[in-house]
Amino acid sequence: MMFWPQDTIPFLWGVATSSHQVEGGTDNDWTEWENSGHVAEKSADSSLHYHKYPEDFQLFSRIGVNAYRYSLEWSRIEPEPGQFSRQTLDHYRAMTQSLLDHHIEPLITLHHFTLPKWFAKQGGFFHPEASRLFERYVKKVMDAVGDLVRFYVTINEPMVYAAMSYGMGQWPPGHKNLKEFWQIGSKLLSCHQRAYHRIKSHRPDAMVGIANHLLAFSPYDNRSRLDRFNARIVNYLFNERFIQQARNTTDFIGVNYYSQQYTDHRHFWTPVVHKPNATLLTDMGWEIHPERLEELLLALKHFDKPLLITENGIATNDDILRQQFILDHLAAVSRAQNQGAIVRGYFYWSALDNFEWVDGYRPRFGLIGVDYKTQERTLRDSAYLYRRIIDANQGQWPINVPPKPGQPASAL
Ligand code: IFM
Repeated sequence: MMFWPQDTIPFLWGVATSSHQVEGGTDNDWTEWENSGHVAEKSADSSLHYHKYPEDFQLFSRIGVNAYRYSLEWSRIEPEPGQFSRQTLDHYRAMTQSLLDHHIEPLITLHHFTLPKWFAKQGGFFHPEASRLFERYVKKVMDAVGDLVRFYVTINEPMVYAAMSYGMGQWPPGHKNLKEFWQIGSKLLSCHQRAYHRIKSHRPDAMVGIANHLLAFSPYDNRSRLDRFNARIVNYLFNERFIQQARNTTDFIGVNYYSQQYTDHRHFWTPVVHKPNATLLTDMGWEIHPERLEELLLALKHFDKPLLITENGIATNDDILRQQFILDHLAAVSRAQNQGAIVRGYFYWSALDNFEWVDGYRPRFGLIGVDYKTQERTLRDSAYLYRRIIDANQGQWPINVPPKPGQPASAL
């Protein structure tokens, strides 16, 4: 049964970040991973958002967003098993209150790829008591900020986490193990389920979901029946299965959408990121396909749940390209809404330039540019464009999107 608190919540026009990516390193497995030489660049202080959030929220207000998706850093909250930092919890409460003071709806992510070092050392989500330990952390979060926050994502991109950490071994703990890759999904699911019930017991009106990274899969060779078959299987395994399994414990489906990939039956598990002749690529090497977002949103209609675009964005130094990307993807959202997809919010990734995991600081995703030497922030023209779109829509849905970038407004 679909539920959305319609009377009180306008369309959520948001921006998104995650703790490690904007706060920098701390006592977590990623910092350890960086320190042991697995990545070219360390997160260090990143964009110092932990301390500079007051300045950042003023910029968010200038962009005109009415929602912010951010993650809480478990390792800061529980640096040692069972020892919770009052100071950190108070910090996140003050930050959340400050958002509300700016009339910005908080959406909290509870797990966004990083783990406290102690938990990672004990096997992470393979710990026999993982779901109890995760729930204990979630309970502390609810005690600290639950009265201020209606929207929660329990786990960010479970399938990406499974693939990068246990399938390809590029993220901590660096395992390449098909069995673990297969098993981690059910471990994450039980953590999600316990967190869901814990949040609801504190706050029955909370809206809880998962942010799913959805990839639009295409057969590498459209004439190959095997490639076409592979696209369908991989679509089910990567995009649908987890949503299906969590459907009774989700109030909305979070969609993180960036790109299309190609399935080639000769290497079943590793789709091709882009074709050699692709002309338009982001700085991540990803192809740009806004029309596929419409298709993915329509494919979720049968779940009969509200949808939130919990992430969509582009890494580029070409801000005109960013503006076109935003317009084209929002137009796809609008078309999907007009065909019955219940999209209730859109969060641009990312609010600020940030640490892009193994790719370090090179990719620039932000509506707000960051000079990492001086920590100076600059609103990009795409931020002004986003403001104009938000203003023109007044929180209504279906959304309306202007066809062209137009002239950037110089002052807000
Ligand atoms: O930066 C990441 C984020 O942490 C999860 N979703 C995809 C983004 C871009 O790669």
